Amino acid sequence: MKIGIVCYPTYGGSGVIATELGMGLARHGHEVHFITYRRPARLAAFQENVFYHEVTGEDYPLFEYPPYDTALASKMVEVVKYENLDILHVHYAIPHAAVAYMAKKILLREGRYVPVITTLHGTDITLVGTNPAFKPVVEFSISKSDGVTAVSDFLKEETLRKFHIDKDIRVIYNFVDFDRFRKINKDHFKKAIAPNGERIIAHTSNFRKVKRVEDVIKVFQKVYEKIPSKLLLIGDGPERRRIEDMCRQIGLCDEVRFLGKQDAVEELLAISDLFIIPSESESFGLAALEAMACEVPVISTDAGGLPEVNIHGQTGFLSKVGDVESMAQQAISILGDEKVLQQFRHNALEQAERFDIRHILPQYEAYYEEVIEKAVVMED
Ligand code: GMT
Repeated sequence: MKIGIVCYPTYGGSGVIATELGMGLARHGHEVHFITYRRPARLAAFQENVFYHEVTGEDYPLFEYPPYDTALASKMVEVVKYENLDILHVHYAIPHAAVAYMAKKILLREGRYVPVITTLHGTDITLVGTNPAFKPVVEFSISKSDGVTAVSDFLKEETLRKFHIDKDIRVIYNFVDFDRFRKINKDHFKKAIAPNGERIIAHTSNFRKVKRVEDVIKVFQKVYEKIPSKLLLIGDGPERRRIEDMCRQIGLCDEVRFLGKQDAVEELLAISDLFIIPSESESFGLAALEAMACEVPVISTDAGGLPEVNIHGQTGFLSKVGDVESMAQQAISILGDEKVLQQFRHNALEQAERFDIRHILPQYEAYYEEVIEKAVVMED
């Protein structure tokens, strides 16, 4: 198949899934065309069957807000037409589903029909999508997609609850590539970070409010009182400065390492003993899955789709949002006993294997075929 993938090229979960999916499809022999405003973060090296089309706009003094949607729609039309794509797969509804609808209509005028699949990732539904500034367009464009997927059962239900959508939504979970995310020996690295054998706790996110990074610090503070440990904070975003201030105020600077955006997250996970993800809302929790693939148990909230990934009492623990006391006790119960930690590590890996890219990617391929076969030429 010839597949167009539209996504955000950033380190965010939707961009990561879109890029890994595209690269996986290319390895399966499909021709994959990424259409984005920047080369996706995880699309580092040259790969056969992978093409990248950069969306470039035009700066004009009249534009206070450069019309990205228009530039993207035009690029979609161009790539579908000249690369002869069979399907367009857009990730994150805003604005991609609406822009794809526009591109589809333009192509239709020229007698060319291209089916569109929209994958809903999370905040496009739970947070941003329901904002009245976007909702009518989000609702309309999801309904007009030929196929819609959601990354968890929770997100599917949430979409149907919040929007009026008379379309079947297929759940296709997030996935992980075990060729990359697995426990590898990085002892020299571990020694550098925890020279006295301290436990290593990790958190990865885009440091947005919804991630509640302050709870990571609060939990760590309580764990640190009982168990010698270090905290690795991976990623960057609007909350980082506030969190750095918080660490300074409570005097934990020597124990907390702010690592910023990292390309080789798997190397950091490989030396970690525990992962914390105290999000207020999380449609799936790809970061938790990647940690589990590296045999790292997870302390999370029970928000959104997290219970579909992290199994309470087996792969880690789930707590109510903001319940840092319980998260800290659970963390201590795992980190304080080597045998318990090993059991949780084993369970985490076993659960992560359910989401192996080798099981999930064929689900997308089958869905593409189904949608292409069923696509009805849109008249309205
Ligand atoms: O908002 C974010 O954290 C980024 C967002 C994205 O779309 O880039 O992540 C969402 O998509 C991931 C991949 O499908 C999911 O694993 C994350 O749970 C989800 N984030 C939230 O729902 C907050």
